[in-house]
Amino acid sequence: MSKSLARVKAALESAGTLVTIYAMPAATRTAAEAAAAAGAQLDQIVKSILFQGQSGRLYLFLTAGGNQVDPARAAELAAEPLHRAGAEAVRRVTGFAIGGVAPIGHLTPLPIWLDPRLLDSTQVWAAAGTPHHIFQIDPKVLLTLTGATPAFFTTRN
Ligand code: 5CA
Repeated sequence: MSKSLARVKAALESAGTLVTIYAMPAATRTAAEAAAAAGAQLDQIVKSILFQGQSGRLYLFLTAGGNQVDPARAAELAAEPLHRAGAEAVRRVTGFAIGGVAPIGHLTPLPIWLDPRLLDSTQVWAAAGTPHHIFQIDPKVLLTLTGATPAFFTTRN
């Protein structure tokens, strides 16, 4: 088992959450691929989008698959100007490669916000640390697990 997958499994278990991680035969690198693989709606996919501030800090925006992060709204929440985090910064802080970034199990804790659109579904799917592992979870449980703050930061609310 990859270290990334093991970290997500451990994070779910240490929270006492009984969640199955599915190894998918097809790639789940993007929200569209994950939705197809899971047989779910696009908005049931949790995108883990990282932005980096001028300070160098990283911020995580858990975004419904059909939504896009509005950088201006995101910057207001982070209280500093932001740009998309590069692959290297993402890996250093989260321990995951882009395409498999999980909403939990990061190497370094970071501020997290959650798109309320995810709360419209009873179940959502998120990456489990690799581009072909995903897990299904009640978004309210995900909110608790991540310690995320619900906030409007997308271009389509
Ligand atoms: N496993 C899927 C579904 S859970 C997943 O990780 N989706 S995602 O949306 O959270 O991650 C893919 C995102 O990474 C895309 O939004 C894509 O725009 C972004 N991305 C791809 N390459 C880069 C890059 N070089 N730097 C920053 N972001 C990138």
